[in-house]
Amino acid sequence: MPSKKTDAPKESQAAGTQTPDKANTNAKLQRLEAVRSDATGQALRTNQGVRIADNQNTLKAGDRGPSLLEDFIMREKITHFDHERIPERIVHARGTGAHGYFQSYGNHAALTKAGFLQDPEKITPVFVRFSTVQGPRGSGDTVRDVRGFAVKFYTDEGNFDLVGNNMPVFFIQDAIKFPDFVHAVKPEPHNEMPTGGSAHDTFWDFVSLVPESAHMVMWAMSDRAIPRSLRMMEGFGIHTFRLINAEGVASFVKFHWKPRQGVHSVLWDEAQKLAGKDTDFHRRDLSEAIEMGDYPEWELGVQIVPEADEHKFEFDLLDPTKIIPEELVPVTPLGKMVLNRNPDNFFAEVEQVAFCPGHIVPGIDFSNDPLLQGRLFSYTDTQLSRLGGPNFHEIPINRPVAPNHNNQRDALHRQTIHKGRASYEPNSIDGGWPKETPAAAQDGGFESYQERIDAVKIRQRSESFGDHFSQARLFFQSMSPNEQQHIIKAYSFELGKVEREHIRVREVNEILANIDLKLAAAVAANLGLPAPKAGTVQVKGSKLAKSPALSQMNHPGDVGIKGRKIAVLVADGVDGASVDQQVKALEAHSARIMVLGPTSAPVKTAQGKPLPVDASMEGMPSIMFDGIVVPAGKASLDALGASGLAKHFLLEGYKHLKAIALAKEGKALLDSLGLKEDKGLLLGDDQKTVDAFVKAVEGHRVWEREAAAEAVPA
Ligand code: HDE
Repeated sequence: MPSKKTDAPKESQAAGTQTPDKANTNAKLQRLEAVRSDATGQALRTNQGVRIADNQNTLKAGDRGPSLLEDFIMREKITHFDHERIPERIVHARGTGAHGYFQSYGNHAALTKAGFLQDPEKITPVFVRFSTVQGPRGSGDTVRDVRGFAVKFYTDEGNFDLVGNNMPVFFIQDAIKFPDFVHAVKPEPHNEMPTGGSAHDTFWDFVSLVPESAHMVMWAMSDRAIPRSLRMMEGFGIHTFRLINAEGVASFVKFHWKPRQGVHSVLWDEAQKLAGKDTDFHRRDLSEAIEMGDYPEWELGVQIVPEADEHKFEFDLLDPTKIIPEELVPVTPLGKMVLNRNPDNFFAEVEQVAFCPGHIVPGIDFSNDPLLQGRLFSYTDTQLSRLGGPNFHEIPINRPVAPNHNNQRDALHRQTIHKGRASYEPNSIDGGWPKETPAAAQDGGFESYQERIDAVKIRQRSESFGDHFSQARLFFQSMSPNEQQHIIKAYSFELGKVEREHIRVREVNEILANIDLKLAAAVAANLGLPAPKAGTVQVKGSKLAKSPALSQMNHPGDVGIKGRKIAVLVADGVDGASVDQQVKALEAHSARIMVLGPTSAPVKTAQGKPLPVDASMEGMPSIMFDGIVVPAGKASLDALGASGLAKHFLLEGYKHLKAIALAKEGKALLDSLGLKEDKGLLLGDDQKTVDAFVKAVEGHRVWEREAAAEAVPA
């Protein structure tokens, strides 16, 4: 039980842990902002503050002579440059970030004493970093991979990091296997290939030998691994955590982020092309959306399991390869997160931010999930070599807004100048400060949840972690037919890249056959292998036949086509009035519209006026859009019909199941492409066509078209 002492130090009360208003919160934020530097109107100086007169020429012995060692200006500049790089993250190296805020929907005191979840008026600043896992810093954004979803809450009671992913499970159950897993998925050691992907022998060798990875690999082969946008991903804390209220009552929870933008993906063909045509597709999308004021928003929710119900599930709550199906325990919304500011400097903010699942605040605690327990060690440890020592918490992006006085001293890159003589506790020289805050005091100090453990010290996996296939099966069987086909194709693609036949055979016979025989047969057929007749183990199966929450189709979002990108294709002779009408109609829905021409030069309308274009069809190919509009104007339509670029744009958009609306007189163009009208391929100039187009974009893809689109070349 928590201690009953209430003699909290005055200092902690002064720290602003009492309910702050927005002004108070803003004042704290300014402490972080003080380090932002703006050189506007400032003289160029050395790091020592000396004004520089010439930044163009090294000091030399004569204007054609050798350079002089005494040139401290040149040496300082080059030395700094030589050391600009720091080691990239060993995993999650490729990422991007944004600032924003979190706001609780209400007072969740019954669940947790964490202050940021108690007051709907309180604005808690956050910094989020999204990432891929496998590739290096310069790799493509749209590779098939898990996405990191790491959130740092700068709460009044200290930083809370929710370091999650966009998939709710993980590949392994015990942290000691992490280096093995990462070595297997990373590029192969002899040739450092492939960059950013898992379609290679070592990955499939490992996962086919490690059945506990089956569920997560299923997620990685699903559309979740190729998101349309970082704004359109769910986020998950994965592990079971605990929330604890002021009375010391704990509940197990799983954290969820639900995007208001819906959960959407690109198609595999698009993902591959985007990785080449726009390596920065996801970071650009996020930063542009924020720049334009289209702030992405997520709801933070928790699945709550009372301590007493810990053992009532057909899986172990501590097993990170399992979800709690939302149909069994619904997600209770706690608050919302809005991302509304881009970083000013990528390195200082996105690169230097250091997350750690061990950064928690009073009211939140861990479970004994062995993967989580290992992570609690790893994240601080890795920063020592990545950020150069134990003072990384002093880097501005990592500083808490709460005060952080203690007796830790010195080490590389120390920035705080500590006053006082006593850097130990207890002391009588500095009045005994800084002092502990008893847990039971108001704004009490952190106290770990007092869990009773009566156990044998042992290296052993719990039997309750033994079922590796039931939830993988539940996942596959909960998918829509389109999603199931994508999964079959993803396994076939990836295993098709595996050179060693015995690895392919093992994955099909010993993993896929235990998940779903139809899945195994379809993949086997694509690999030219015999279909397995039965699995190799007895699979218990899940009591739920399906979990609809697992299918992306059931997460359309509630923002309509706001922020969706629409291309308007024009050429000389386009009907200016038709362009205006289409653009206005779509702008009314807050879509992001770009007018594209054959080149970046303006086109001439049928009315003889110049019409500026935003980009060329080559510079902004169809894969960068969610929908395509072709306005009226016979000459323009004829020109588009004669242009390989425009025809490819339309065919590719069709193939990728995008909504396409052509003016009525575009029928000849459609016929020449051999395409037929469907639910999302529309001909017409009236409001009805616009409405149908908007609806089709809202549906994200014209799924009914997928079989017909197979015949169109990629
Ligand atoms: Fe991480 N992970 N991880 N991980 N992880 C890192 O920490 C690690 C795991 C996740 O944007 C590293 O600062 C171990 C699960 C994210 O900066 C490192 C284990 C989940 C990020 C590390 C795991 C994650 C990381 C590399 C198995 C989802 C990016 C750089 C026990 C819940 C954070 C760094 C950012 C980064 C270790 C498993 C998510 C090496 C040992 C499970 C989102 O410390």
